[in-house]
Amino acid sequence: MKGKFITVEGIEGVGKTTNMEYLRQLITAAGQELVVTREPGGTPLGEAIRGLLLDPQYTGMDADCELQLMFAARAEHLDKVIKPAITAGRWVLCDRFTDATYAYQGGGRGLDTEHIAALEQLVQGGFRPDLTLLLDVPVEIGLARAGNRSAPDRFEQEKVEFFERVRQAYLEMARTHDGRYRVIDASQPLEAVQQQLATVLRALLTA
Ligand code: T5A
Repeated sequence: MKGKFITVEGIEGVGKTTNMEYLRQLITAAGQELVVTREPGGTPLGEAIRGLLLDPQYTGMDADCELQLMFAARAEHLDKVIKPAITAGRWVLCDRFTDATYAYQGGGRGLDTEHIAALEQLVQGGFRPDLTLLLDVPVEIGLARAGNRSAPDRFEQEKVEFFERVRQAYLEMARTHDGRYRVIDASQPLEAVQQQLATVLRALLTA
């Protein structure tokens, strides 16, 4: 039997990284073999591309260049990690995937979603996540949480309005793809966020 592909999405600082470990424990405790990975990245080549994408040295990178680097890393990730795992019956938990491209390069940068859809079709064909967990918080909360850490990367240097557009693009996708999306109120204390995640995951694990 094929494994399930679960993606975790949201703006900066919503708690994706914090909750990946909790999700990993839930899934493995249910007896599923799991691969935990992230985008951009997840392979040696993908991580090298991630380095380019996040490096503040490349502030002002052309938006089409940024878009194509995201999909270049994704092609490698699908080929080397995600698809082999799913075919072998493992579950894959991925910190961001193509919905981040629609949100950041589409919503944030204003690139045409038809161009993104064309690259999605080229790189993925009909391959899509089984479940997308959208951790949602107001932008000021996410940025305040993210800002408590190290120096900002190339995306974290963007203005509040950029992240407002990204958040709205995510919420719009959650409305239009409500079959695979679950919106989690991530502004709550961590324990309450994890209760919401457990409810959604248990439904998938027992389906
Ligand atoms: N990108 C990516 C694109 O533009 N297009 C694409 O196609 C893809 C795939 C990747 C960047 O690339 C862009 C988007 C991103 O800008 P990233 O590292 O994956 O970067 O993403 P970030 O959002 O930058 O990751 P962050 O680490 O900033 O955010 P997280 O992982 O959501 O937040 P986390 O878990 O580190 O938590 C932040 C802080 O909040 C606290 C944590 O302890 C931590 O200190 N926290 C809470 N505090 C209170 N209550 C809660 N419920 C909390 N949950 C967490």
